[in-house]
Amino acid sequence: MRLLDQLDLPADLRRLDPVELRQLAVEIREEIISTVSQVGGHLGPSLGVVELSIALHAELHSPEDHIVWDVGHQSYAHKLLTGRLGVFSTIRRKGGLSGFPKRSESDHDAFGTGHSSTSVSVGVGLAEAARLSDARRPGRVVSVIGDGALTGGMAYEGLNQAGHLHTPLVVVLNDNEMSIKKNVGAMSSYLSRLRTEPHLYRLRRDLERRVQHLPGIGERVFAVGEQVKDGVKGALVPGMLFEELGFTYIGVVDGHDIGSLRAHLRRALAVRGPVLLHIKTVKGKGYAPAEIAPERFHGTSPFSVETGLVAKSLGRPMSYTEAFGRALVALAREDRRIVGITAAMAAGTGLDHLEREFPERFFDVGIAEGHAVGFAAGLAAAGMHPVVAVYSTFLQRAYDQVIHDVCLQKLPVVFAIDRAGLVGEDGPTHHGSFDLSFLRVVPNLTIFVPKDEAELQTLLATALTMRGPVAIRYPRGEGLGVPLPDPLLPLPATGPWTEVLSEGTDVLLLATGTGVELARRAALLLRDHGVEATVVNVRRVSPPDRGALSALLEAHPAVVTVEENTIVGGFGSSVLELLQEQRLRRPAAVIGLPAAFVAHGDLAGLHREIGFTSEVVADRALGLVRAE
Ligand SMILES: Cc1ncc(C[n+]2csc(CCOP(=O)(O)OP(=O)(O)O)c2C)c(N)n1
Repeated sequence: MRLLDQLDLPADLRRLDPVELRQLAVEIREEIISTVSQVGGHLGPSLGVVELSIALHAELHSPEDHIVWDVGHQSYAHKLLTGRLGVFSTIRRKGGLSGFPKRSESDHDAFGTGHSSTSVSVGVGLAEAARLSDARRPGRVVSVIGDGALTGGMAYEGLNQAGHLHTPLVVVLNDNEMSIKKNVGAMSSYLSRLRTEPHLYRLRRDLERRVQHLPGIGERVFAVGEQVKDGVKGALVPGMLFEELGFTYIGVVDGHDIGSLRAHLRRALAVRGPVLLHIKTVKGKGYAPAEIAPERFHGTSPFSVETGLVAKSLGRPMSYTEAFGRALVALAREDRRIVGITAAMAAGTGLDHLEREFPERFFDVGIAEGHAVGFAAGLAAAGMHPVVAVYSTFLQRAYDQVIHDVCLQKLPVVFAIDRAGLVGEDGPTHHGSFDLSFLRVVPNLTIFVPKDEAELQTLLATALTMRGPVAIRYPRGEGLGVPLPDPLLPLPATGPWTEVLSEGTDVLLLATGTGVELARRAALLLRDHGVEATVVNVRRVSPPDRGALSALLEAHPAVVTVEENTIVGGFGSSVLELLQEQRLRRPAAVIGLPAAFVAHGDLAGLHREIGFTSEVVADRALGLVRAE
């Protein structure tokens, strides 16, 4: 029988010998590989921290002590070590374990994560709360952050405060040189220098020891004050940057050596102040295909363990992401002012197409959405035409930059917002549920929502002819398989911004984005009930196409709106506002995502569960018509 099945974890970890701990690491890896091969998920990140997870749980007493996993996509081993082996196969499935740490799932999940670079701030909060508590033995706090997540500004805000407060917090920097792809930035180069000069660390400790032992001098050197010590440090201290911020820097430690990790963690936990423990790991460790192709295995769909290959879905429609990436390259060929910006999501957003063809006009700024938008604003102010390609959920990070740096100044930045709507297995941290609501209130911002991948290309071309800021939001996954525009031409400056797809006199279905297909199918269902619906594709949500929409509203006795965004404050709300503005009394139903965080699970299942289906659209329309 496996150790994994016999142990009472995490408590039993403390009584295992080094050989058994290594055996446990092997078993955890096998469990993760086998499960992710069936359900998909973040494989490489979790395989890289198996030894770290074991060492942390062996040295800490969770849940009294807290481990904060940055992003949390690497927490699978932690889940297996904290009583979730029996349900591990349900991970990312509807009703099953979350793919990220989640406080409601386990006491051992000290903090819920999913978005990057939060772990230091949260760690400082937990550690300061422990200092303020009357507990006899306040909980210790370890934040685990990747080198990719360390490109995010929030991490530095946390380090800044921890250094200032001298917070007793251990930050484990899990350095595998990778974000989703190869990490970028000056900090990454700095870490890489630290990694390649590990002898410096030993040298420093030797030197400190030797100076301290010089009879009569050593103690004085360290007592004389910081000046001399700083001189010694300046010459030799690796991690100087962190030391200057008030952290004790320990590193670089082999992140796959449990014994060494434990020893260094003990040392770090004994320091009364902030510590940065820099460890070096291999992403995908222990599974050859993932070690060779870490980007491919960062997050994967189900695959064959033997070959590492994912079953190809042949003959499927092109994804929205791909349609965007291709169109952008075509447009960039014609206009040298077009540049593309991503916050560490080149492949995810399709911006890798631009990277390949125009590398000098492609910018990966790291996991720094706020900076990405500020940077775009600067480029636009200087006459460039930047396109920020970003997931809806991560654009939340850059809201102030959208308002203050871009829209207030009417700068021509295009926001290409991917994964707008539900995303499925990644769940509530990643659903793009809110962008229509939070963007619709921003003056000067045009919001386009295409009904299919062809319209996405046309609207992108249109956005790039406009003088002000434009957001285009589109969903995750495949398009509808419609023919793509060739040649790719913009719409005229006057639109049309609404498109009547079919006409009927009984009810008006105003739909946007993925809602259009639902409305179209609902109209067919309604016909079976003798109800004739007008179906309208609203491709510009903001500013509302007042003239066209008012005329349509006036001509129909009832209206149903359909959007894949929260029903609070989104497209439907804009239609209700218009009804009121025009003093029109019409029974109305707003269909969209519920006013709640939607759980994780397969997309079709989630859509059914929340009632985002053509049947529900038809039902609600029937209800309104019959109540007439
Ligand atoms: C705010 C935000 N932007 C983008 C992402 C998408 N994302 C998830 S993991 C990741 C890379 C993280 O790299 P690192 O911290 O080094 O961890 P590793 O995967 O290498 O273990 C990115 C960009 C995110 N989770 N949050």
